[in-house]
Amino acid sequence: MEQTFIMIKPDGVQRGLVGEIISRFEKKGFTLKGLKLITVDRPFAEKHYADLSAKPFFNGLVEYIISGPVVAMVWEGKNVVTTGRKIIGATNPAESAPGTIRGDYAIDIGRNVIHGSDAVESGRKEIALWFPEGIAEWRSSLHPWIY
Ligand code: FUP
Repeated sequence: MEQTFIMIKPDGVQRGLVGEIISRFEKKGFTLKGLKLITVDRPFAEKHYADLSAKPFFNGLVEYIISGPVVAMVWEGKNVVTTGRKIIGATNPAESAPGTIRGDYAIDIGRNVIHGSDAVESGRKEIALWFPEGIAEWRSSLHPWIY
């Protein structure tokens, strides 16, 4: 079953949006497979965002991610990568639709509340980076329509 890495960024934790965000993924029908509150250091944040290291906003992005605890999660379900990105909304909150997390709760691209893997393969890499201890296996139900 497909999995994605979702991170509630420091502003989302500080603003008390953790419950709301988890609720949106739960109500959609996805299954929570991993969850922890964690403050990461600079080398770790640089590794997570390695693909963006040449961008002018890279340093600011890393500073932001290490500025406080984040909630790291693994969510599972059919098409969870693509659907998760739809639930999150466009990268720039100025363009994210109302009804999406960023559309409802963010204004600045540099404080856009949440991260979600952009592909199944990057999800795999990010889950391995953030959960080196592994993810415990469990099934939410015997019913196949509950992912
Ligand atoms: P996303 O996949 O939606 O998180 O977007 P990207 O991987 O392109 O960007 C990662 C993060 O970099 C964004 F969440 C916010 C930040 N960013 C900026 O601060 N400025 C930009 O111009 C683009 C991205």
